[in-house]
Amino acid sequence: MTVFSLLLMASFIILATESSAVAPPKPLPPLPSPRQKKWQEMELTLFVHFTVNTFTDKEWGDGTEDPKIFNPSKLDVSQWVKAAKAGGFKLVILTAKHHDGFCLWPSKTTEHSVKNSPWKNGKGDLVREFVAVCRKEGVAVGLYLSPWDRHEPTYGDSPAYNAFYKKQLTELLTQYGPIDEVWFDGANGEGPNGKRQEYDWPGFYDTIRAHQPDALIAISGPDVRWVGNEEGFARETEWSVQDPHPIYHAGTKEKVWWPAECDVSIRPGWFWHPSEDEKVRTSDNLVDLYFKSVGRNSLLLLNVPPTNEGLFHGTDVQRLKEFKTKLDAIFKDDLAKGKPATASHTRGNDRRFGPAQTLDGKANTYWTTEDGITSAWLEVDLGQPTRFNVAGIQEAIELGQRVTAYRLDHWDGDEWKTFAKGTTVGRKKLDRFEPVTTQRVRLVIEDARACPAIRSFGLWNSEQAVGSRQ
Ligand code: FUL
Repeated sequence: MTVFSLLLMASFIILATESSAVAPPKPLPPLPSPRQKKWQEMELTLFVHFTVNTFTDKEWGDGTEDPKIFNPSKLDVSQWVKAAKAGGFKLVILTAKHHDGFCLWPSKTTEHSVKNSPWKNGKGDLVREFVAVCRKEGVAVGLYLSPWDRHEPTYGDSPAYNAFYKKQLTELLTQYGPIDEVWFDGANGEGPNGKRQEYDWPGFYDTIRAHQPDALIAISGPDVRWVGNEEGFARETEWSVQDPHPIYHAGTKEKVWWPAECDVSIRPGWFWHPSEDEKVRTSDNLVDLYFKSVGRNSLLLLNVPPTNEGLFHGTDVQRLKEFKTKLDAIFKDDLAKGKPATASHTRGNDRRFGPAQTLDGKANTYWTTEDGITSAWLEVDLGQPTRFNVAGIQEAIELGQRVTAYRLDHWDGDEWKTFAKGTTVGRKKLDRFEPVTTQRVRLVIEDARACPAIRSFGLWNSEQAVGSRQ
């Protein structure tokens, strides 16, 4: 045999092996869009409710407020955004206009705005300052533009108001560079003429997609779903796979990817009220919300309202910082990371899809099985008896949300004992339980819509990190 024919044979073998290499599982629709995927990775987002209500001590203005009352003496957007960052928040959403209709930017559509306020002698543009600071600090930008407008006289006169509203949207989406999210509140009160406004949702969405195709449309929109309460928690079973909404997904018959967002305020109200300065959520409470939102396949949208000086209150700033410190302490040491793992099934016995892929800390690797396998287990050997009370599972959601039932077992020396059970997993599922001490742990997938694809599995001990829950 010549060297040439040997080389030929070798390259044939290499080619043959590569072409028979195991293919990854086919994605199971519906799937996240790139903008949804990016957003889900953020986990923590912050709301800023600020307008004339901040000066009238109200939650909902009626639109008759004099713009002259808007006069924050020490307004400093970088103080807000730095506090958000210190809390681990990756996106900040500002109420550019709340239900009272007062615009925080000098809109050409109305006189009811900062341009007629004493703030910066009517020359200020809070949206511009906000966007500039977010960009400088590297956080994503969201804008809330209330469809319900209690000031605008055309409200209730549907076509006229829809045209007005689209002009406002266009101003916000064309004058300030990239906007990452538009947040549409569902409130739809009566107009001054007693008529009910019919919102032109498809027209609003077209306006957004035309000017900012990468922006998420949240709540009354197709990209992000309201979880259904304003208390900051999701359900134990929270699917990103949903039936299409008749209005927000008009024309779609198939299931849609519509992940949940949990909005909640750090104080009882959405706006600042001096009487609530002593009622700021504790950092332990915020940590609890993190587990009940991010840990249940959702995002947390936490509102922090500036005071009438235009600054976050010191207590709120402190709580955000403590929240991050506690989260970091809980999730500092993943006790399962890099530990040896085995599994009941591995797709094509290929290490690229093996159980070790869930413990490697990488976002783009996962453990999976052959098609058609919908129950399987993965076992981690912790090397020695190890104590933990938190477990975290993530699916490779780019392949769809698959798991419908799972449990966590530990080996007690004689048998497997279950210490946690769950249903859906999705982007992240966190379980808290009484501390378990063991060397061997199993993640048992009991059922799934298709073969499971598990991106990560982690174990932590939070006992030193968090005080008593409040
Ligand atoms: C609600 C509004 O009515 C509240 O004022 C607040 O903006 C909250 C986030 O959404 O529907």
